[in-house]
Amino acid sequence: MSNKIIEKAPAGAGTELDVLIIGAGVSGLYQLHLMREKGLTARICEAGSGIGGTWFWNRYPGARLDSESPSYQYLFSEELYRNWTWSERFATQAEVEAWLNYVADSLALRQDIDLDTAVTSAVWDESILRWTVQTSRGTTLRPRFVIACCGMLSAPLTDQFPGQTLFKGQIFHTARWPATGANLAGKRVGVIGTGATGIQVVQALAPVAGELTVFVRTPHYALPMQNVQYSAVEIEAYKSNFRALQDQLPVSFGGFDFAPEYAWADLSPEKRLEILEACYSDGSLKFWLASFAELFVDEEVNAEISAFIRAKMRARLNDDRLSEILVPADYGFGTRRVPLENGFLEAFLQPNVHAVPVKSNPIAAVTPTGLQLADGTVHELDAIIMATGFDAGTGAFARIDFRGRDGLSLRDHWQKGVSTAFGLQMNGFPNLFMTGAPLAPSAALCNMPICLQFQNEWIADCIEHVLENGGHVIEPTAQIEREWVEHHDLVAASVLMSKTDSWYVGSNVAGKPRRLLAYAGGADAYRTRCLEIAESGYSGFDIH
Ligand code: NA7
Repeated sequence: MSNKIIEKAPAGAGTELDVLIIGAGVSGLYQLHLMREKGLTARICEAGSGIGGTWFWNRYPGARLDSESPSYQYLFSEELYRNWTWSERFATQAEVEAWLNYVADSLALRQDIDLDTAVTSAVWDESILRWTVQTSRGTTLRPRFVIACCGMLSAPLTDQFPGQTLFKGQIFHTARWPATGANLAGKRVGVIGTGATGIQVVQALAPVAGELTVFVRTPHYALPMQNVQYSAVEIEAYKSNFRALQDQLPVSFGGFDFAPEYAWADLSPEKRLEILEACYSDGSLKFWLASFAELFVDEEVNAEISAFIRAKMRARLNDDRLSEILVPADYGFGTRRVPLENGFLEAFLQPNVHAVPVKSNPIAAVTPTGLQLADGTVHELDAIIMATGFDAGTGAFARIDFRGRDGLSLRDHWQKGVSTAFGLQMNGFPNLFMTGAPLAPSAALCNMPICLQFQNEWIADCIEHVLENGGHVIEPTAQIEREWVEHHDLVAASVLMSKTDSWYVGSNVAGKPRRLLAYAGGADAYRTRCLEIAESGYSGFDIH
């Protein structure tokens, strides 16, 4: 694309910026690279004081990947892939953050990234066909396009309990962990939450804290992670596999390098068990995502697989009281995010680690010295760690005051029902693109970098198409958005995940309208549909 395309654009008020990207995480970094390749002027505004998005913010003890490092990757450059070396199968947060900094340096991205700069509002200005964007630094930008790469799980649920500000000890949300770390050695530490995050925190702090009290509302199914430090031979082996990953991951169901090989119905009970054991031993998300696809849709199959995992958990705990608190009883395996863990259950066998059930006796308040439950019991604590999760999917976008055509507010729009066209755009919000947004494959239903790369490439090609054809504005029609939502809902209705309460359906946030946030029809089907649209000249999208 040549720069003459840019000249066709209506004059912006005081800026030459074509594209503003929000967020310098896995998605935003790649989008900046793509925009440059298209010859467009682009900048990133990043709220954090460092690069990495999720991997900058989530620096709590024990944070690490659940995807395997060699496949949690950009696949557009073999050189970029080969010149970074992963030390272990499931990398730590620090290593992933270092990798993203390596990517930013290798692609010379830093000069176009404004750190410590949160976008606070973005208002569409129909008179100049640009967005007016305000930042936390008091600056105003007027880009033609906004690409919001804010993250699927980046709006933390921080203010959850009365009295939080009165607590005299240290209180942290896991996604706002202090850059300087926290010295919790020997202290009385309380952890609220046992999702993927809480599990990692507990297993990391059990050997460190004086007393570790874990407040458990809904237990998760625990799948043991088999992590290994890579040898030189293993490093060369995974690097040599680049071309295969490049070919296979983007067209796979979930962006992982495994897929179910057998159908449950075709096998004998013995053979099913053999496969379950083999997948369990693999120590990865394979058990969830690639043992038997039926576990996502068939209640009977799901019940049998749930029973398999429960039995493993009970055997590890060998303690009826702990099993009662820590083994899920009222929802099926894989209908919530399945975390990998490494000694999480065994941590509770240590004398300094305590499990406190808070479903029927919920946390009522934070007192100056601890946590108080509804029945009046007080747990005295020096530090409270809130592993309470996120306003997933919508949260990071809705925390920015987006105003589309005729002042349409994104917050109001989504309060009525979460809706997007392919998770990429929305009717009423011209020239606003999103990645990792609702109704696209994401978070464990897709290995995020793989889906994000596809979305970013689609967006970059789309903007190029608009400009090369003399257009200024692109926006999906209300009809194509409605059709996508209907299709999404149809698929969602067939998966058990949509019937279980969790962040996947927005039920962890009071008042949030319920809808499965991630598209469950497969990243491959999603990709095919999006490419069809591009090949048709973006039918269903209004370009003018
Ligand atoms: P999750 O999976 O949403 O987990 C949050 C946890 O916090 C979960 O156990 C919640 O219990 C618990 N929670 C939240 N509020 C409360 C209150 N008020 N009282 C007690 N317990 C509470 O967030 P994560 O950060 O672990 O993981 C999010 C995703 O990030 C993860 O799935 C990965 O994809 C990466 P609940 O289940 O609601 O009963």
